[in-house]
Amino acid sequence: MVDTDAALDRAGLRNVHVRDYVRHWAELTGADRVDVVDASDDARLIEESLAAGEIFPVGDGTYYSRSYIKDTARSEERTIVATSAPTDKGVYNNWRHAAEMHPIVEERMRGASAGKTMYVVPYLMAPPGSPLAPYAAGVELTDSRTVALHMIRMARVGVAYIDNLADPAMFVRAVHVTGDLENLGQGTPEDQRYFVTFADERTILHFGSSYGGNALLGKIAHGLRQAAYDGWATRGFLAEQFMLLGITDKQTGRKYHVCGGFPSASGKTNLAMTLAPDSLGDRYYVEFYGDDIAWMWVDPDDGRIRAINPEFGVFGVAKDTNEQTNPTALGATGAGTGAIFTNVAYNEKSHEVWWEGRTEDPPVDLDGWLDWTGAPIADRQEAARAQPWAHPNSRFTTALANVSNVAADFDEPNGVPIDAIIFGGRTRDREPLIRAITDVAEGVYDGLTLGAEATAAAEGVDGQLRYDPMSMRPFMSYPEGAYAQHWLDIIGAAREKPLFAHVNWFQRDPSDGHFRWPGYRDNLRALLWLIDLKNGEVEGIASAVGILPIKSELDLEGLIIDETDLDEVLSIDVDRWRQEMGFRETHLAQFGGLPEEIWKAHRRVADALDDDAT
Ligand code: GTP
Ligand code: SPV
Ligand code: MN
Repeated sequence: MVDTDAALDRAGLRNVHVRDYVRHWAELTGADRVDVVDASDDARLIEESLAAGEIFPVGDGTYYSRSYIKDTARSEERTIVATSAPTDKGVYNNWRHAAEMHPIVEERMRGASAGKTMYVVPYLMAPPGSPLAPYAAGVELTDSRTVALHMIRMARVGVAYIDNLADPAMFVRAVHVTGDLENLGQGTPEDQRYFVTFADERTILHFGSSYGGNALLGKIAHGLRQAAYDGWATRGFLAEQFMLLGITDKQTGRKYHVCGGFPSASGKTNLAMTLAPDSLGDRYYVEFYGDDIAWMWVDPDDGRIRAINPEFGVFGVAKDTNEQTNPTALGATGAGTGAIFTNVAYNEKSHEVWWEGRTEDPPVDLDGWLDWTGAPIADRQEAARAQPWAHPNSRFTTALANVSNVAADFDEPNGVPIDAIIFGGRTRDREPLIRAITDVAEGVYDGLTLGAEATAAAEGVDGQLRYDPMSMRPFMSYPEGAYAQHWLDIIGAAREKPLFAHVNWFQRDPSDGHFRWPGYRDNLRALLWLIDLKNGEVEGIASAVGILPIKSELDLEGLIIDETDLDEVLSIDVDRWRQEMGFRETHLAQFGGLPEEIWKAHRRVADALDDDAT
């Protein structure tokens, strides 16, 4: 039997609650060895993984990994929130009773790590010393070395984070067991995978994957599902799938902070890493705080909404990342950064990586190139030539410190004050470039009715139009009505309310499908208008769905756009919006206990559209 105590002693891990937990799961999963991981173990784990053929070298000091072909994205169907309170059941959280789920998952985990090492990864999902740090401590147990390497990049990892807890028993117990990936029936009626957050027990049990949000438990399962539940249960904070950025106006010396939710693979990472367009670069500077998660609370001293990014790294979409769209991401994954690329194409001879959109055309010389499944590109039959080289949800993983525009105060324990909250997504029609919302209930209503095209970040939903409240649909852990009320309570308690806005970089011309707005760096122009509006420097024009920019109020210097496209993204199609209100009514009606303020906001917008003569 594995000598867990000796391994814990060697690592100096003294917290008895953690020790009991590790011992229990080492026994249950039948792991052969226990390895307690600290961030300083990275070089050793990289060497071991290279030697074992689990990862491959890319250039100098970056790496490549491949996940099993049926394990390339989050599975929403197999993800469950389990508690002991049936009243926790919502529309999107796939609620099940905890008593039912424990035996089901544990039976699958029993003995499933035999022959493997169990890595003990103590972590903190917050800047140390943050008022929310008590909710941020966790210990992931994983039987995948690759997952341990990703956790070191994505979270603050080390025994020190859990050995001096104010309440030594208060840490999230997060167990990850990979399982026999080739025999789990992924996507069939016999699917064996279970990704369960036991939210009222602060325990996470994930079985049957080694990819992304299914396996890096600090990130999605703890950072979003568990934290959202904790924030609601304590009435203390919000945990959202939000990016967080700062914009400094060098002319006035003022700095603004904007956070907001776009569904998975819809532009959060890109926006937070944005460089100002060349023509505006002398005046504005964008700083990166976070690209996927923000925790928000009301500061008891100044009454403002403050936010932290609980993460320590970026797990970003590779597709279309290039020198023009996101040079920051390329820099953050360059030589010596320790970045890990997953499921992109790999050249086993030159040790290069490539993905769709990295360059306009794929490399001409096919020698050594393998697609994301490991198959040589040169061997492809004619019919397979058009297949992508990289998986559409292929990603890069790199620490925040590698991001060139990371804010100097990104790990400030008390976070940053929020000026504006934005929602957006891939919406091919209806949604203009930006519409600002000053009323809190209307802002919350807007978030709840965020409708967008789903992406390859989740299995089997790519391209589907669906509502994704606040971009939290896959991460919702408690009922939507209570969620809306919690939002109204937290934002309502702020003395200085953030401005809300809805943005859309993805409107298309139906005749040929081109994006009407150039996107990427130019997106900053919309945010600058929002800040001007907040400062009373522009007025915009009122519409039924919010305040729209007048063309002359936008800084358009250096923008290359067709005039018709610009006019389209700055106007609204009232008929299309009236139709939308019917869909929204059906969407909202699913949610039990939705606050009356939200229904009132809905009716105000509907009435304003009915009155609109344009
Ligand atoms: P998750 O990590 O899955 O939560 O996603 P994310 O919201 O951080 O998405 P990310 O920023 O990584 O963007 C995903 C995809 O959207 C990439 O392929 C980008 O190239 C593309 N994208 C981002 N911004 C824009 C934009 O302004 N216009 C267009 N057309 N595409 C964009
Ligand atoms: C998402 O899917 O929204 C992600 C990536 O941010 S994952 O960690 O796989 O959930
Ligand atoms: Mn995400």
